[in-house]
Amino acid sequence: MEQELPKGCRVITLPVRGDERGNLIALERSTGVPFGIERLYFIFDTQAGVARGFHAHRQLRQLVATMAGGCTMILDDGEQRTELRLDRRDIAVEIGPMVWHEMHDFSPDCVMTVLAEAPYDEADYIRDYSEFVDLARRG
Ligand code: T46
Repeated sequence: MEQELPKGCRVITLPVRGDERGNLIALERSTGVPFGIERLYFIFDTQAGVARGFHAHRQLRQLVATMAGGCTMILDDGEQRTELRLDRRDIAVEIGPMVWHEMHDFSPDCVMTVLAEAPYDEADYIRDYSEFVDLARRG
C-alpha cells in the first residue's frame, strides 16, 4: 500500500506473531497504535450494498483494520480523496481528525475493528459534507 493518503491518515503495518499454532496480533502503543486506546468497536454483518461512515470527526483519532473480509475506505481531507481496499489483517489505517471517511463494498464476512482515542461523542461528528469542506478549507 504505497499510495499517497490525505492529511492525517497513515497506513500502519501490524506486527503478526505467528508460530505453528497460528497467528496473533497485539495492538498497543509500542507496536504502532499512535494514541492511548479509550474505546474499541466492531462493525460486522454489514448488509449487501450498504455503505457506512459519511462523516468526519472534529478531534477523534482512530485506527481501523479488518480482521476478516474487507471493505473499501474512502478518505478525504477536503482537498485530496483516496480509495483504499482494507482486506488484510496486518494492515491498519489511522484516520485523524477532519478526515471525511466512507466505507463501501463490504464483503459479507467483513469484521472491521476500530480503536478510538476517546469515548463516543455525537458532537464530535460532522455529518454534512459541505460543512466539512468549509471547515477543512478554513483550516
Ligand atoms: C467511524 C466509522 C469508522 C455508539 O453508540 N457507540 C459507538 O462507539 C459508535 C461508534 C456508535 N454508536 C452508535 C451510534 C449510532 O446509533 O451506533 C450507531 C451506528 O453508528 P454510525 O452510524 O456512526 O456508524 P458508522 O459505521 O457510520 O461509523 C462508525 C463510527 O461511528 C465512526 O466514528 O469513524 O465507524
